[in-house]
Amino acid sequence: MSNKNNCMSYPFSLFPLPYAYNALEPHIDTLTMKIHHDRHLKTYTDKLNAALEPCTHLHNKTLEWLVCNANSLPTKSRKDILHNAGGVYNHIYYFAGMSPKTCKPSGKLAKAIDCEFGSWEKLVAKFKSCALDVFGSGYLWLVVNKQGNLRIVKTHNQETPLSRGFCPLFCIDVWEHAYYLKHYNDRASYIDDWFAVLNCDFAQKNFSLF
Ligand code: MN3
Repeated sequence: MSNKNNCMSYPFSLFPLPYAYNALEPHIDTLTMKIHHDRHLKTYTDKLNAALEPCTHLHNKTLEWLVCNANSLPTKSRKDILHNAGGVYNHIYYFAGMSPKTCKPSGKLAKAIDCEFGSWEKLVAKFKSCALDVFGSGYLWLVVNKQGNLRIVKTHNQETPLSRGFCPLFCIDVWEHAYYLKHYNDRASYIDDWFAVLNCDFAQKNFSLF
């Protein structure tokens, strides 16, 4: 992930929002951004550090390692570490995947999208319908699979696509805390607003790393 340096290993620091709280107005409102980042993400970060504190042999492990090596985590704290490391990992993709300066994908990513989905517009339509279909709390992702093909995948709660062997490009958080204050229960209008601030440069950077 391109933001690896901000959170290499224990103690993990709160991932800094790459723009001002109000930068995504009117699509994503300031209060939602403040609560989402300063409370939700901070809580995952603090709880991850608390769960790791007694596990000194894990203090040099990256976020990526922690979410991908469930079987190497101590049984007693496994659930806490996975849930909170996933919470941090997923939110970094979500926050870094939005920007006040948006553009459509170009270059290699645009080509791959046309090849897999037909066009950017068709990907948007499919992504939107899948995001509406996520039942309960979770995320919808655009990822690259091991064969190098683009795929749309759902993850539930704080599961990560990385732990399933996918390379993530971007995600939308469809937990209600991501949109309820402005969009209430209207997830469809939230998805449209999220697409209006999608950071395709970030997706392209992740695609080029694959
Ligand atoms: Mn969230």
